[in-house]
Amino acid sequence: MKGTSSIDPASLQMLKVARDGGLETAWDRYLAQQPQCGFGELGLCCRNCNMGPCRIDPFGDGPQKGVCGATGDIIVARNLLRMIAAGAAAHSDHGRDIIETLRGVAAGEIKDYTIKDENKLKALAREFGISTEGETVQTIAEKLAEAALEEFGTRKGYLQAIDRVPPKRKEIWEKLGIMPRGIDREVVEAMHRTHFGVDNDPANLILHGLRCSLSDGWGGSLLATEFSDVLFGTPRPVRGRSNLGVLSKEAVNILVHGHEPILSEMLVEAAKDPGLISAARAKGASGINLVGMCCTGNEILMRHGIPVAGNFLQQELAVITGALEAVVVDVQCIMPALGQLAACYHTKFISTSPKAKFPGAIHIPFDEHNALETAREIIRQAIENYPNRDKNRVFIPEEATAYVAGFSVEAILSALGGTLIPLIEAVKNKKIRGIAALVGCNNPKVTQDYNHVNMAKALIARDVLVVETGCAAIASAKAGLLLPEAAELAGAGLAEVCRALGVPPVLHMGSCVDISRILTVAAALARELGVDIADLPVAGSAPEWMSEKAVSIGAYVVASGIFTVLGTVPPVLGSNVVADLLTKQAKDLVGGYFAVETDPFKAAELIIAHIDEKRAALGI
Ligand code: CUV
Ligand code: SF4
Repeated sequence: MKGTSSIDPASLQMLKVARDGGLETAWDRYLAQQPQCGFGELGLCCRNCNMGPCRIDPFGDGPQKGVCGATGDIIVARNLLRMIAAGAAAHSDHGRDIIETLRGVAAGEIKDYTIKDENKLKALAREFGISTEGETVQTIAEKLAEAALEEFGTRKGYLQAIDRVPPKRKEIWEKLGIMPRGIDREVVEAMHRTHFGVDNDPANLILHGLRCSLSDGWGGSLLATEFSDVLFGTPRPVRGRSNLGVLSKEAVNILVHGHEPILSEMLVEAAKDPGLISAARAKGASGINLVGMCCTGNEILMRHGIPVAGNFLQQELAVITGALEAVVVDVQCIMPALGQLAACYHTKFISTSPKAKFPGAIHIPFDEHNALETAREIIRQAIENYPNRDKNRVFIPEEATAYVAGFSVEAILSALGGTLIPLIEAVKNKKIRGIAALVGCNNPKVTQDYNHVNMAKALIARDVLVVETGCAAIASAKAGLLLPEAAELAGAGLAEVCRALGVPPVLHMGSCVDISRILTVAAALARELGVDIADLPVAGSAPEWMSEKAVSIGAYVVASGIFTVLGTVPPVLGSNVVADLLTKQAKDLVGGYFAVETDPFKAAELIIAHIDEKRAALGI
């Protein structure tokens, strides 16, 4: 859908407010960047040493080699590997922070968090070979946190969670030499290999990219998910509301945006404080309205049903409502534009992580050891700011669509009565044709939510169960697809299953790191059937992706054996060798492979064709 900014009515209304007020958003800056650099789009520029920068002429008239002699194939492959490394690093560093918090809690150094899911703690401990018999929760947690932190630099051969995958998958990774070893090691090795004069073989570079991404999907991201569940509770189905209409005209509005639930969970706690609520009332507000955005929004909506104000492209629009007393951020997916924009309003832009500072932000360092007090201080600042709100400049769209989220692996199993068998039966008798995972961001290159919503609708209409995370899931929430009632948009078979279980046809499984939940289900399904993950009638897609994390995700999903359709074009088309590796040869190597399709209806067809091919091969 060309020429339209968004399909989301709330976003469209806010964009009009922005235009009328002369305020700039990512959409405007995207237009101002046109035409974007053709070398960059194709992945053909290199800045890896100071003999450069170099760029390769895609039309063959100009230079075909960098100063060092690197060809377009080498440059494209190196650049892609660096994107994967950056994405894997982001997810994994987030994972480490969660584990460090659990260790601090177990050691009694961090007092404001408790261990919410002891069963999961024990199950993970057993997975790591830690005995739980007669041990206190504290001791188990300490040992488990140590063992998990070891995973970042482990020398034991491969990561613990690899034992979740079917034996056939392990054999493939072993044969290709891409078994992920330590989490940090793969990122470091990626940086080493892409340093001047090291790895200059495109295939060798890409294979390491797969290994590095696997250390994210089965390592850093997975640990982020599992340890968040231990500390903050494993999500169960919960109802909430989504879109900018969740902001309140009367209450102190606090938007929390970013990724690590360590901050957002404490804000959820602090926002309940009766003292703070009366302080808000004393300032003339009706109370405190905490809402989320992007993945940190997903974390608290999954566990508490906290309203989610929107997905990636709505962060600026939320400020433009004029109704935010504070935007509180930690790390990842936070636009540096927010500082300047917030300054046009009374809104305080508060950064909290020593890793992530922004122009125009007030920095309130969030210290886990003093978590509740820091969260209270942040909320106090927002309350203080309420009288500064200019009521004449407030515009809050009405949209606030209901959703049901919270579909962790445990929640899915419990909806199914404890085992995956009913799901397998439904797939065998074709009530469910297959499963598609739709994940990832928004991107101003795509009409906001257009690809996400249309792909989800096209797939459920053909009896494909859709599972989602990240900003894709928020798009579906806003479109009303995360409700059991949305079963009426599903094909007859899927609708019947949804009605019988009382679940929506699109299941929200969490934040981006929670794609590890999807991997875990896929691995369990394959084991149950005695096949490889690549044999399953499942597929993945990132219909509107933009971040390097999404590149790492795409790579580990493909490396795990799953066909993946990208809805925005990755910067690899400057190399036929690399494009061919990713879209064709990968199929023979790892079972999974990429396709690029920017039209959501055609992308859905690709997924359906793939699912049907896998069904036929399984004889079902
Ligand atoms: Ni981590 S990575 S824009 S918040 S999904 Fe949303 Fe999800 Fe992409 Fe970022
Ligand atoms: Fe140019 Fe080679 Fe240096 Fe890259 S590594 S900037 S291609 S000389």
